[in-house]
Amino acid sequence: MIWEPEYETMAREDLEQLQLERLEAVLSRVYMHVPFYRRQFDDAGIEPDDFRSLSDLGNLPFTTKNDLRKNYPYGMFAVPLRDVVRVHSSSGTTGAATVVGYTENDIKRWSGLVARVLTAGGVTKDDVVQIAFGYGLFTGGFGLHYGAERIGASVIPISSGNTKRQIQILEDFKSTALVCTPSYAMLLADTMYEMGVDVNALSLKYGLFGAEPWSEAMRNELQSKLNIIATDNYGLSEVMGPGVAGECLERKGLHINEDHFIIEVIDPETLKPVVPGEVGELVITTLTKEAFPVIRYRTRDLTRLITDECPCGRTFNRIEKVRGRTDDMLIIKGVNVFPSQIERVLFEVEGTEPHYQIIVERKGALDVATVLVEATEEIFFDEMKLQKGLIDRINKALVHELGIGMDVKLVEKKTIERTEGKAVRVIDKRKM
Ligand code: DLL
Repeated sequence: MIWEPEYETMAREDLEQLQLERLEAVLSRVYMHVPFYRRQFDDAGIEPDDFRSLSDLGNLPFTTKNDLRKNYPYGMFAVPLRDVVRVHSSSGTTGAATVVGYTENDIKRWSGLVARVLTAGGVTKDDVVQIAFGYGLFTGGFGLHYGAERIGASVIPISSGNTKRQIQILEDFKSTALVCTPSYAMLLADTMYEMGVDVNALSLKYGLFGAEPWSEAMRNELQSKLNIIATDNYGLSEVMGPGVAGECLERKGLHINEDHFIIEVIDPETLKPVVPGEVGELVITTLTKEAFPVIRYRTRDLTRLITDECPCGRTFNRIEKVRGRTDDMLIIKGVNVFPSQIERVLFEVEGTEPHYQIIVERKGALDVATVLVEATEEIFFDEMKLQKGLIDRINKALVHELGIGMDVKLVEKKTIERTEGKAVRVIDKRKM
């Protein structure tokens, strides 16, 4: 099923025309109503009226998280506060929080875009959707809630946490779709196994996971443990929240809602576009947002663009699963590594549990990473030989996949802290 086929399967030519019209409109709106953008454009000698083609976008200045921070709380709003019906705020895990606003129209469009993502992931009006994202300033809970309601599904707004109750509701309310972070889905799955819940007796069919990076290996594990089809969806508060991009059931990249967002992929060092199809930083321009439009927003997320035709019929281009943020990239022995790559290796080695954490320290001039991974009980409590064997196998796999070995430490099951929202995969002691 496709939620809005008239847009989602548009001919690329028509789509580009629509993007251009919308872009011209948003540029004049921000020029008129957001002093920050007026200054930026004036400094760069750009008149929004001069805009003639989508390729001119590359001449506009970028917007960064720091720009949003400097305009805290409402400085970037393009409408008066009286027209704002909702405010959300980003978590502020990597610094001061940013505040974003939505008009009534924004909320309607947002719900529609999330409805597209949910539909692409298999959800219909016949589904019972358990939303285990936090409801609050975080955009996950409310964003997915409104989208699921728009579809007409039966929505269970349980919010995050209270794992045993989540499981009881999964069983009793016969939830058919679970919406949360992949790491929380893993905690739910593990807890069900421990409690002896028969997963096959559940009604669950789909898992729609997002808000943090996760590997294909984690997807496989979740699909088999929960007996579901698991799709990935992506978004960020500064741009809207969930609903920016989501996978269809093909599960080969996330379709970007290109009639509402223009994306670019740039080299984070040179700030020039990468060769098409290469990995780089995702930059997003919102085309239709009223209260909080952003122009060329640097997400710091790394991915690549996929332009091949998708068998699902959607014509929107896709992004590959987001590998992580530029800030999360580790440079170990000169090699760039993302936690999600380490995750993939760990999951493929027999004897490990899908829970890990990476501790990064500075020793002299070098960054040293220690990978803590939970070992299965049989291995953890067995003789040293088995443990050593597992460490060797993990190290071999790391060298094979990433070209470098790391210090690996096996820890007992449940030693690594579980989260109900976004998992903390890296503990960076260099910054402490
Ligand atoms: O996480 C919005 C969201 C909620 C998306 C629910 C999907 C589902 P923020 O809290 O502002 O917003 O965090 C945004 O999370 O820049 C990425 O680094 C990361 N992120 C979000 N989705 C994915 C994903 C929400 N599917 C930041 N894969 C983004 C990898 C993701 N990283």
